[in-house]
Amino acid sequence: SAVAAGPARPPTPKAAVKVPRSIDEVDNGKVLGFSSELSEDHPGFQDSAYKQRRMHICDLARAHRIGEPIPRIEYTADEVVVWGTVLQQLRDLLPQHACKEFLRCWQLFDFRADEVPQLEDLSQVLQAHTGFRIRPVAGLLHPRDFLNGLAFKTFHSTQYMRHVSRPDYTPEPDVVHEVIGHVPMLADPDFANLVQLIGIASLGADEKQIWHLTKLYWYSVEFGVVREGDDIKAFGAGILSSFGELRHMAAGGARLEPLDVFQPQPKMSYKDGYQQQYAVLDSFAAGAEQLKAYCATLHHTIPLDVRIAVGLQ
Ligand code: HBI
Ligand code: FE
Repeated sequence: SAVAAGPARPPTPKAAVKVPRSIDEVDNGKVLGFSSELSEDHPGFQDSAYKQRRMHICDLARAHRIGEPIPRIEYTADEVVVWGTVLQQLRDLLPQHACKEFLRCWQLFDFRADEVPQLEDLSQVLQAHTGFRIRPVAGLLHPRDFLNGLAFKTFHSTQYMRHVSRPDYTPEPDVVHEVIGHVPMLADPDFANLVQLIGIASLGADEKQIWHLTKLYWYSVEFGVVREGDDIKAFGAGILSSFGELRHMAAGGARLEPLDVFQPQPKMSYKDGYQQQYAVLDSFAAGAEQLKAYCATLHHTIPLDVRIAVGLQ
């Protein structure tokens, strides 16, 4: 069905939709995922030192204000090992299976296995290439706020590390997923433009439209693939940042469907293992054209000053 149930489903609609006029008006406090307590399905559920550490990093994110540098985290030896393990595994697969834009941007960052990158440094690189910036956040943000942030070229990123027992798995976004999956792609101008368009479409959108955009985001930014000649290459962060998902894609484990932004999107799930379907783009520019056409059907609710602020004609 068009409106499937899922963990990130927005709560009950409110009467008036507030359109933020700048990134300062986008609330980064409404986190839907895990908060101070983790549930049983989180690998860190029984590890009180982990929970404390995660909460400490979340508290720093909550205290961050736009315009201040993002606090640097001194990652522990365990955390560095987790980062390094994932990075080394992915290095064997990415050259063959990541799209050319990802591989080009990857070189800008020069990640090392013995050092977890700092969000502030990454944000600086992104700003220089596409104008995107990073804002720290304490977990899975409310979809409206997350998407609204993209309109203002702001990517909300977690900063805590997944649990050391499961380097290959996290039930929530973590710094490995953000930094390997999302950050390099946001340095590509065509991709950054596509992402911003999803964000712009979310400004003033009603709950139903937000949910549709959440799925469009899921099937492109998280689990999109792109044609390169006869090959299919990954650009979605959920594929790029997961060894298992990359191998699943490489083995042809999922159906490929062209992205059609006007159609209801399939049910999405965070928990059913590997994806059964990936959306295919011919290019990011082609995807952006579709999104512009979709935006044109929604724009009437965006005040003129906001339209100007986000660069909408
Ligand atoms: N919050 N921190 C964070 N990271 C995401 O990738 C994210 C989010 N909130 C919502 C979300 N993604 C999606 O469900 C869409 O609403 C975009
Ligand atoms: Fe993600």
